[in-house]
Amino acid sequence: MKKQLLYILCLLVAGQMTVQQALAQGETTTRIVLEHGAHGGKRTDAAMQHWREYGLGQFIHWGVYAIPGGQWNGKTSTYAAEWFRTSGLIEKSEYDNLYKQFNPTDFDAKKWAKQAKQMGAKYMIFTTKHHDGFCMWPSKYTGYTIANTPYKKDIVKELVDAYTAEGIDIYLYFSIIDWSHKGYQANAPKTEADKARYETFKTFTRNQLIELLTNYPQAKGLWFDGSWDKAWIEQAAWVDDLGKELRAMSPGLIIGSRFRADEFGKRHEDSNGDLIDDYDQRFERNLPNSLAELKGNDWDCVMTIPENQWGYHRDWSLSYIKTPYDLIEMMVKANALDGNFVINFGPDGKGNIRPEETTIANRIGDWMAVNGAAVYGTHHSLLDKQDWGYSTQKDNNIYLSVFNKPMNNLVRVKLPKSKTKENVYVIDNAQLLSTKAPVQINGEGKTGTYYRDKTGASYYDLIIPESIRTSTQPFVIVIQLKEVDKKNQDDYMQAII
Ligand code: FHN
Repeated sequence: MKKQLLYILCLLVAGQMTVQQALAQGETTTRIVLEHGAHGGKRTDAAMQHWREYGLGQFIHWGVYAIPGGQWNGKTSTYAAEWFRTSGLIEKSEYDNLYKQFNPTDFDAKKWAKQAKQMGAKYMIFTTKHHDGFCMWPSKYTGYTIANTPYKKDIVKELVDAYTAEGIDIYLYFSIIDWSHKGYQANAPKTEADKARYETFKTFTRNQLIELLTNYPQAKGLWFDGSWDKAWIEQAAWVDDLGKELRAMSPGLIIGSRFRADEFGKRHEDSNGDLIDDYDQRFERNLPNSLAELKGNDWDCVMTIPENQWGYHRDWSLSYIKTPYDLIEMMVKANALDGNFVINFGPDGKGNIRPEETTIANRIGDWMAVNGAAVYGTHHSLLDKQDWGYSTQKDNNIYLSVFNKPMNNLVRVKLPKSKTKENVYVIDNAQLLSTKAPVQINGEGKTGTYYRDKTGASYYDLIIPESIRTSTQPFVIVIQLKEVDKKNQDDYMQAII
């Protein structure tokens, strides 16, 4: 036994095992002391609360990769367009000179911001620098920037100003991977020379991050990417210190779980299983299915419109293109599970958001204009997940977003069992969110409830109004519940029959 304990202790110290694994081996070990794990638990400050209420965001991937747009010399890459430098279809040296042609004369930051506003986005994440290292702002730490293109103007500034003017918060995407920097390495540096080179990269990265927060103090957060490199993971203590420095520069700054690892190389969750930094960034093109798997953490989901294209790709026939319906459903699902949903756009080399993306943004905006209350500032509701769709809640309002319209036009709603033994829940009021028209409950005034199951949950059938039966759009019914005391016979009978 002693030996086993010692062995587990050694593994923990060496970072070969997490506390959870140790527990799974029957140990009752408590937490290990981490210097660079999660700090401080879930944030409760106003900036983070504001983040939680966004509901919908916009992501924009834009850089020199928009010039080839996934195609070169008549050949098409099926891989992500923003990775085009590695596609094998272009010489790296040729790619590295493309910036000399970058001249997006159609770019109109105000137009983009207005479109995002119409879509209903409350925040925008912009790629200041993707993996190729090209900077969309005039960084003084490299020549590989927008300042040295024919366009010259500071694109990050134009966007920060335009989106801020529309009341949309800005987050700066920053790639830790930087193929343009001589000191950059993906693998952990082994030789002294490599280590020294990597130090120059660390200094460069720190300088650029400080520069970004200095130039664009309106930024509410940094959205890191590419932090999976072994070289970066090994710098846990230094990255942690850098994070603290950045947070001190910009009070309230929001940073997700893709920035740093703990001292044992654990990413996203530290070796105690706690979320590193402010929200879980693991949901890329992927949504969770239950609250349980989220462990109460804040999170966002970033989603592409085609399958796996973030930057502009000329050929959208390569994969299924998500419809406004698909994206609205994902957005509502994300919010029903307490997350934010972020839709990506990849403008072309001239600065145009492609017409297909504009149409999608407009359709989503039309839906949000009437149904946004089901998304903004809501959280998961006290209802279980049900077949017709997803439910969200704000104060006493429960929003039933119906995506699978039942053929018989009855939306059967399962209400939870009351926590008070003698009580049951009934629907006090139901109306269509879009028109405020009352929604009739089947048997209203006679029976009210369809039935109660053995757990004490009651079921109601809401009759879908005639006016929306032929609509192909998801719709929202907003309900309020009332608890009825069993002793109040009249109400109670109405509730349980
Ligand atoms: O490699 C990138 C990819 O190009 C894109 O930027 C996404 C966005 O979340 N992040 C990386 C893959 O995880």
